[in-house]
Amino acid sequence: MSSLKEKLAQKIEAHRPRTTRLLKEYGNVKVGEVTIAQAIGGMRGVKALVTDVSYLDPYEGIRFRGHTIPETLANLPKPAGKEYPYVEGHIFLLMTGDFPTEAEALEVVEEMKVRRQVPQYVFDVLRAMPRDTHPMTMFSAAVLAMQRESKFKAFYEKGFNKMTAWEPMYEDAMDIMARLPVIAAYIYRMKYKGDTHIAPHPDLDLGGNFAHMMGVPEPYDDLMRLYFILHSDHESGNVSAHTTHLVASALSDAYYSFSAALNGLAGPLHGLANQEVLRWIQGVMDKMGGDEVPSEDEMKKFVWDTLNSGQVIPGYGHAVLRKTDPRYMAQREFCLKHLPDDPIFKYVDRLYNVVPPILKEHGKAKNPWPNVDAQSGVIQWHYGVTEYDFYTVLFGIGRALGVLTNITWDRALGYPIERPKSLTTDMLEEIAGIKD
Ligand code: HAX
Repeated sequence: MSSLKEKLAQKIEAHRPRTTRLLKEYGNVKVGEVTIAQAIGGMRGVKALVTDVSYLDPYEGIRFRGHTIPETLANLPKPAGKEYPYVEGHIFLLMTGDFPTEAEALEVVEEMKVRRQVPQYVFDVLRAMPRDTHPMTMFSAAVLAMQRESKFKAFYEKGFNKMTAWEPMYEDAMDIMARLPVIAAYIYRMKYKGDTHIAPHPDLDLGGNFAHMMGVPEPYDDLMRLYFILHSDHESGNVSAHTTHLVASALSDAYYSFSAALNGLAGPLHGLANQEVLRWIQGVMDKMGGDEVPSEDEMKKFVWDTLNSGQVIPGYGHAVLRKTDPRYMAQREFCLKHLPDDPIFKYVDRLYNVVPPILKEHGKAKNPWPNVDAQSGVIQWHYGVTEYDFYTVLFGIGRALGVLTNITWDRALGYPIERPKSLTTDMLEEIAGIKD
């Protein structure tokens, strides 16, 4: 057994009595109440999910296993000469709650190399799809096509055992995480690079190998290490995380669950926002005439025009956050260091000054500050990945790390099938005391 799996097994053993005790002895203690606004309004703020993988504080932002983004980046082992840590080390942290030693991180690096073999029929499925299919559709279809590989499915068919069900779930989770970068790079090069492909490099870690297969030179490898870590998790109520958890709660395997999550991530209010940000900024650039960064007044007018036409400003606002997303700040730091003179970065920077006061004046968005998607596409564009409908696929590779860890733990702690209760409008009117 690998050090990661062994440590995970120990952590699970230690954790199980905590969940059992809460359920058995304190199951009736209330954690909150639900209002009519929450029932109609997307369950915002309803505390009805449990995860220890990450926690999102509205004012502080995400903590992975209790650690802020700067703490996470500082404490994870890094490849020699690189600025950002091994993604594989982050997987170790998310799974176990402990920072790995360098040797432990390197063990996961080697393990992922073995797991990253994608069956040929997955490429055949992709090749059979019309070339103008959206890359997220291809990505989700590839994950679903691989479902026949599921070790959890085989385990279930042999006879389900609640105590050991996390093991095949873990195996599937790790296989999927290892294969996603290979599938994504294949989709990218098939669609946009003349169907020419670059084989995985045996010496490279997940981030480095992804950059290699994409055909993008340094420091794109470091950027993608940062990117995948930043996008890995945002607690468990967001659409992609919740979908993974919900589908897995029916004892569907990780392939079914994560393919469904990708379909949610593909929505413009969720992961597709990074594509929309670029599309929108380029609309601004076209209107303003090329690379010249417009004045604040010109920019303000464009923002107001967007709002007045009934559209949202992509990359701004958040369902939980109430300040600038620290994931935006981490990427901004990268931009300030590596691409301070990039014309689109200058646009993004100007928008950072212009949009929040306008959203405040507009008075609708509860959070006028930028989220992760406001910055991420710009960096991709800078390094030549200009096909912005591909950006959500990148988000999907990162998001897999957290949500697949989450469902491994769901199985370990024996979480049941999810089944909230619904009410009718008549019932709500009765509760509100306005029913005739
Ligand atoms: N521009 C204009 N209006 C906005 C807005 C924005 N960026 N953000 C919120 N609003 C509006 C909402 O549309 C809503 O209007 P209505 O009352 O007319 O429906 C109102 O403000 C209240 O919304 P909210 O409570 O502040 O925000 P929600 O929790 O409902 O939605 C969203 C959160 C992220 C979906 C929202 O802020 C949004 O649409 N932002 C733009 C799209 C975006 O950037 N999405 C990516 C978010 C990060 C992410 O999940 N990435 O995957």
